Order: sequence, then structure tokens, then C-alpha cells
Amino acid sequence: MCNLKRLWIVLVSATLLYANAIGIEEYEEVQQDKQMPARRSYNYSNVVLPRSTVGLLYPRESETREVRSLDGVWQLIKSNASDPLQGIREEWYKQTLRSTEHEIILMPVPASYNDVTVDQQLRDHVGTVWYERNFFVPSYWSKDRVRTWLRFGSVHYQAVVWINGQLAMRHTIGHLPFEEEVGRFINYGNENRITVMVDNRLGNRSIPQGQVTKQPADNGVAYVQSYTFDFFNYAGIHRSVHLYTTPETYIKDVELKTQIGNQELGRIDYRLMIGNGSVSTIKTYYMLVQLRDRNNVVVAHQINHNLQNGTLLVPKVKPWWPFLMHPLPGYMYTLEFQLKVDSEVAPLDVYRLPVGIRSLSWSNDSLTLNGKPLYLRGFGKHEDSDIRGKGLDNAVLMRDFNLLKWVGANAYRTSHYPYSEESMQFADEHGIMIIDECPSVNTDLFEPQLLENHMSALEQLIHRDRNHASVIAWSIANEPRTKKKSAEAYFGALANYTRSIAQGRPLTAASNVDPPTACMMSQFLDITGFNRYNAWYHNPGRTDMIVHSMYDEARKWHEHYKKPVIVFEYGADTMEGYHSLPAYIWSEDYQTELFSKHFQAFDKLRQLKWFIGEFVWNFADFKTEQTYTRVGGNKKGVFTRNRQPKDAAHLLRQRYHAIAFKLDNASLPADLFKYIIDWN
Ligand code: BDP
Repeated sequence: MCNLKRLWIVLVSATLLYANAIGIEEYEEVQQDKQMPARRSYNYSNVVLPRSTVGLLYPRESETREVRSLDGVWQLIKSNASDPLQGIREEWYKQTLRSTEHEIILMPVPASYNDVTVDQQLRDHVGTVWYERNFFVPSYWSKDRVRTWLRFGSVHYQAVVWINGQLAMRHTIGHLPFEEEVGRFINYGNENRITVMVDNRLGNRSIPQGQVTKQPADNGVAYVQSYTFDFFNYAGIHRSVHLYTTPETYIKDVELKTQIGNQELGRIDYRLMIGNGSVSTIKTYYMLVQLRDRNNVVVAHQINHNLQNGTLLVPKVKPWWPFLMHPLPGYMYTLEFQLKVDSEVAPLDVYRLPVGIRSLSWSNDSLTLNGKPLYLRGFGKHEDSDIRGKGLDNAVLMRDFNLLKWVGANAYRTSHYPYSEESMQFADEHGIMIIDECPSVNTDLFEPQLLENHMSALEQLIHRDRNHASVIAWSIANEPRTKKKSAEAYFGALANYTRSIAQGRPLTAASNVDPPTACMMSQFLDITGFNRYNAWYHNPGRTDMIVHSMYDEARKWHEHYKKPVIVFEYGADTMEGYHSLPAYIWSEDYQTELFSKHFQAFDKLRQLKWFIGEFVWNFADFKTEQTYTRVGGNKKGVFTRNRQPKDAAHLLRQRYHAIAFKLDNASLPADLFKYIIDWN
């Protein structure tokens, strides 16, 4: 069979497969799923474990690698919601989008497409949109022994990518990167076209779950995406798109584990994967591994001939410490790998990776870093901002880190999905600890296919983030419906699997089950986390009931599960600028009062050593779907959506810095308390 024919068959079958997977029929299937009886129990022993992710190192330039960004302004067309796969049938990827009948919309990448235009239909679109742009690739990239890779930081929710009309890659699930070697599709020294179909539909087996239903509307029918989670289902190409090169034989993957030993001895254990070639074909190669400090001085090195694993010992190590826990927080070394051939001077491939060296351990009543018990003070956050939606924006990201430090936080949870790789790098550098959450929110209707997707989400997350010093725990879910008995086997299997790949981090999750004994998930976790809205969803207005309820409940979680306890969410919606004396719900005064009462409860709990953290919900106001409980979105932010402080931010700042002062002797910012009087 000639190659062209073979390619054609591959493409057609791939297209059919894809069409089958997300075809129009799926709308019906989704509807049927809605009626799917929630069986009491499934046997999860036959669940297919995810294949391990390989590669996906963050694209970094070096003397052997080039990185080009494909960010910028792309073209976009919106498919008809009633026919999301029209573009596949009509093979839009084979031509320019301009040659379809559809209106071309200019769209920035990275960004969510929803809030960029003034078109309500695009904002609320359900189904597929198509992106396209042209790019040039220099002819010297086609040289022998160069590989060209295309990498997406995240596309929500499903993506199919064509280059010059040929299917190049597909990926399902937002918030996580994917890449493919694409040299065979590229016109080197010439112009190329990239086409991406993005599908935002969530069903009962997507992570997170949602439902698409067909409903009567004034002009016929409407496809409605519903979901129970409390943030807007933004979609599009959310993070950067990179084209980059590696040599033919290249450093494909690096896995690190670090530890601090006695007498200031640091230790880095690394595992390598070399692309192209079995160990026997590359036996004349070796790896020069060098660890450089912040001043670029080599402080440890090794010549490694086995190309698989090794250990570096670092005398007088500067450990990675969290913000305000040490005068030098977030200390990052650079770990440099040079793949060399004996006879040649120039390395074949060079990859440099920032690394923070620290030990992490936990017990039934503590979480310790470098031997010191941690007390986490921080937030649940969102990737969310005006106009950009969930699109990566470095200015917003830096503002967030500046605010985190201003307020004296030392941690946040990536509620409710993995955040950008850039944010993880910032967290390393600023010493902000991360509870790293997978995109499972309000999980319901537990069954095997969902479990497989959930495991895959965790596998991809852990693979992506395992080398970050800032990551101190994996959160496997937020508020799953774990009062259901059917959740027990599901979470048992999920936790078992996740623990087997957990890379030295404890497992946690945020439960809102009440009473604690009714939660079918928390028994499988290393750290118990719970969300509770006293004086908001429970007894609104009654700030006089907070201290007792919070103290009492946290103790119950501990008594039952005998694990360290964190409060992952508490808070109150607050309209900036609305004031009321005495305090009334939704006012800034109420948020401040509610926080202060929680602080009293947390301080009582801190006496009991197993209480290890307090997280406000939320760092900033964020957009949600349209509902009568939300005025322009969720307003529980301590900061507005524009990242300006509400009143409560100042109180929280005083508390967080005061905790750092009491626990770690951190110095207090000069402007923490305003002058009022000379008390003497
Ligand atoms: C919690 C959810 C969070 C919501 C919050 C709220 O975990 O996603 O935004 O409630 O209602 O239950 O503000």
C-alpha cells in the first residue's frame, strides 16, 4: 500500500473515531447519562490504569534548543451549536478558515475566547470553535538530527490539532499540557498553517463533570451546558503554544527527589530518560550533571555514564524554605544536564531545570518541611480575570504573587484544577507552598470510565508538577458527593492508585460532608481537608456561632480520621464598597467580622498540634455561571477581581504576618499597624 493511501486511512479512521467519540449522538448519550441510575457499587478492579506520561519538560532555550512562541492573534470561527462536528465532516482543517462560510473573529492566544468580544453567543457557546494561524519555520530546523515539537500549555476541554491539513495531535482535559513531535508535517523554510478545534462540552465522564441538554428556545432549540461547580466554564487556548527543537538524541524527561540530611548536606536523586536510542546505542554518551547556585557557581557535579539515574550531594546546602519561614525563602538552584559524546567537545543536548532542595514528611498529626512543622496560611484561588478569563497573563500572575506576599500568605490550593506551569515556577521562586489540585469538582455518579479519566488527570498533574519544591500535597478532588456509599470504592481505588505515583507528597482533598463520619473519601487521605461556611451558608448572619462550630467540627474530623486537619474554605460574599454597621451579610464589615471570629477558632485549634492550616475562600472575586445567588460572579474574594484589597484584606494581612512572627520570628512589615496614638 502506498504511503499516501495509508496516511489517508489513518486520517479517516482517526476522524471517524473522533467523530464517534464526540459526535452529535453524544448529546443524546449525555442526556441518557443523566438518567443513568447511580449504581450502589462497581467493581473497579478491571479499571485500566493510565499510561505514564513521558516527556513534556517545560520548553527552555539552551545552546542546543530553540523555543518559538506561537502566542499572538489567531483567527477563530464558531461552529453552529447544533452541529459541532460540521468542521470535521467538511474538513475545514484542509483549507483556511477564511474559506469556510463562517465569520472570522480575531482572538488572542493565550486567552479564553468567552469575554473578548461583545457577542453573547460566543460567551455562552456550547460546542466547538476553530482556531487558526500561520507561522514560518526556518529551513535550518530541517537539518538532520533536529526534532521539532509543538506544545500546548492547556486547551480547555478537548483539542484536535492539524498542521498543514494533517492530523497532528489530540488531547482531552483542560489545564494540562500536551505535545507532539511534528517535524513530518512541517514545511521547513516556508509558511505553515495550524488549525485547532476546541470543544468545551462537559459530560458525565469528563473531569469535571457537566451535562449538555437540548432545550426549546425562541428560535428553535438551544444546547445548554449545565454544571454544578461554581466557576465559569471558560474555554479556548488558555496557555502558551510553543514550537521548539531538540536534538535527535535528547534529554526527554527528568524526575527529581530532594532531601536535606544531617550537617547541611543536601541530596538530589534524579532519574533521566534519553530520547532516541536504547542504552546500548548510546553507550558512548555520558551526562555531565552540574548544580549551580544563584551566582552560577557549580556547587556539585557528576559524570554519569548510565544515563538513567544518579545522586548529587550538596554540602552546605541552602534549603528551599517557604516565604517568611526563613530569611532566604524560595532558594532555587539550577540543575544543568549536558548530554555528551566522548570525542566531542560541544554537548549533544543541554537542559537546565530550576530546583529547590528540601525534605517533606508527614505523620498523623503534622506536615513538616526540613524538619519543621508547617502551619499553612493562605487561600483557595482561581485562574480568573476580567476579559482574559482563564487565559495566562503574566501581569496578573505577578500581581497575585505580589499580593500573596503583601498579605503574608505562605500557601494556596490550586482550586479547582492545575494552574499554569508559569505559576508553579513563581511559587517555587517566591516560596509559596502549593496544594496541587486535579480538575475534579463536585464529582457525582461514580463509575469506572469516570475513574479512569480521574486517574489520568492525576497522573498528568503529578507528572507535570513532581519536580516543583513548592508542591507539598496532591488534592484529588473538591467536594465530591461522598455522602454516597458508591463513593467509597471509587475513592479507595483512586487514592490507592494516586499513592502509588505520589512522588513523596501526601494526599488530601476538600470535603464538605457533614458530619465528618459520613464522608466516604476522607479515610483514604493523609491530610483531612474540609470546607465550611459558618455564618454564610450555615446560619447566615450568625457570626456569634462561628467559634464554637468551627472548633467543634475540626475536632470531630480529627477524632474520626486521626490525620492532620486543614480548613480549605471559609468565607463570605462581599460587595466591595457596601458597608453596614452593625455588620450585615454581603457588607465589607461582615466579611471582616466573620474572618475575625474564624481567627479565634483557628487559634484555639492551633493549640492542638494536628490543626495545620487555614485557607480563606477566595483570594479574589471570580466569574461564575449566571445564577440568582451570584451578583456578577462569586464575591468571596479578599481582593476584587481587579486585584484591589477589600477591607478584610488588611485584617487578614495583620493575622498572617502576626502568625509568621509568632511561629518563625519573621519581621513585621513597617506599615502593618497604622499609628493611632501614643499609648504611654
Ligand atoms: C464551595 C466550593 C467553591 C465555591 C464555594 C462558594 O468548593 O468552589 O465557590 O463553595 O459557594 O463549596 O463560594
